Amino acid sequence: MSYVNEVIAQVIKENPNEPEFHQAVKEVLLSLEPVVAQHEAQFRRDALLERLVNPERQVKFRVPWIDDNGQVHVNTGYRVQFNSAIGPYKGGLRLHPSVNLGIIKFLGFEQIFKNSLTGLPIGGGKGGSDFDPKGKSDREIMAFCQSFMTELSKHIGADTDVPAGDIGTGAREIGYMFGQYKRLQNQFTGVLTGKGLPFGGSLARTEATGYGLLYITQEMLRCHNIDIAGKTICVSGAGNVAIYAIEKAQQLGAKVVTCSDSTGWIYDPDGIDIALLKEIKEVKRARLTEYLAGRPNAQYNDGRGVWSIPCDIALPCATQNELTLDDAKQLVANGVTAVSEGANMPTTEDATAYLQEQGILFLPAKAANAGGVATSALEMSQNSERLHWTFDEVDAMLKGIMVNLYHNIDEAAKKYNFDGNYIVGANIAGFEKVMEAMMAQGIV
Ligand code: NDP
Ligand code: 2IT
Repeated sequence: MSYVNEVIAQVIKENPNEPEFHQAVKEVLLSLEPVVAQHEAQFRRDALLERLVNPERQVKFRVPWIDDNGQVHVNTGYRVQFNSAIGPYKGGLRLHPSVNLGIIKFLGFEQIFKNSLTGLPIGGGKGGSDFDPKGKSDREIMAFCQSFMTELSKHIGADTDVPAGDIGTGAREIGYMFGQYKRLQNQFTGVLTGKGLPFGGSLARTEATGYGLLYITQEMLRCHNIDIAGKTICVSGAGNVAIYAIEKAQQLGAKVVTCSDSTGWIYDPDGIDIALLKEIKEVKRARLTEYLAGRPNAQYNDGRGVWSIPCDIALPCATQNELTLDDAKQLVANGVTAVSEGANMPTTEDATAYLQEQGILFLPAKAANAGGVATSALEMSQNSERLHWTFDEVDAMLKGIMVNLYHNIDEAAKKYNFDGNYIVGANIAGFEKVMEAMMAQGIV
């Protein structure tokens, strides 16, 4: 058995019941084969891959909080500090009932390589809780966030580990967590990113993941002589990433015809009304059924289905494994040209393989959605120098980072004779820097 396959087998054996973590590890390690082949003896002696797949530290804790009726609830909190070879741990906090250790580990593992690809000095981490923010009052959200941060604050710091948003964690939650951290530590530091603008947040961080997704997709298409203007795009999700992906796609002259949430999906042949979508999701925190008012040609359907709508470009921006093999077949049958992952690991293993076999341009999440964490790193820089940059300055840096990132993964793929395979390119380019840093730092 090859070294890579030995390590994969070991991960599966030692981490049972964590299928998403297995999936992420397999996808990365298998594509590293050509690099591993060049250094196999040294990697084996130094157990480099074994260290790579084992988090440096994992924290799991009780989060008790009181609801508006005086009832106490207990959730589980997690922070997985996966790899700090190239910088402080960095990654979001997911609040969703589906959260468990395996989900946080898959996200933390992906984050190592994504963060490396940004070119900025940030290590990989992820956290969250099985808390469900849906339907909770602001006071209940605050109670949860304060309790969560009371324990988390012992493990993070501006130069140690800097959490941020993810599913279910936006500006409101980051604000409550920041307030509690400051109160406990008596320190005003850049310990979280995605903060509100009056207390150290960066302009363009809210938009960054969605905008970055479009910047890198546009660059990939441009390099294949395809103009994004005039193209039809299907987006899934209706949260932070989806909203700003739709906004930027429209600014670039494309037409986005779908979006979705966990209860249903919208098809709007006239193009999604972004102001209406923001009002429903960012202001009212309501369901997509409300979209129908005032949109005569729009349709709402319960369940899932955005990938059944014909499009040139598909942007999955909701959650993991939301684009299946059947969806991929439907997209290809409808003539899709490109798939770029806004969410983390949204495409199943078999769907990814199928899209690649069919010659579809495919940008994997760790490259495509890296604009969010890259801009978080820019927020950290601004906090360190106690200055604010303008929206245009941050946005221009984000664009530069995403364009560079595309060329780095494209070159890495070519170097190992996988021309056009951006999965291999992203995994190798992300790994190389982390590997060099790990080797230079000795056995730690
Ligand atoms: P949000 O919570 O803002 O939005 C998530 C969206 O996806 C909502 O519309 C939600 O619907 C839907 N969704 C979530 N879980 C499910 C599910 N199990 N089934 C169906 N729909 C679901 O999160 P973000 O937009 O921040 O995150 C979306 C994805 O992007 C995630 O994979 C995240 O890890 C990734 N990402 C986020 C970054 C960021 O900066 N925020 C950066 C890089 C990646 P509903 O509201 O009904 O639950
Ligand atoms: O998946 C991700 O990259 C994020 N949720 C953003 C992490 C961050 O630190 O901004």
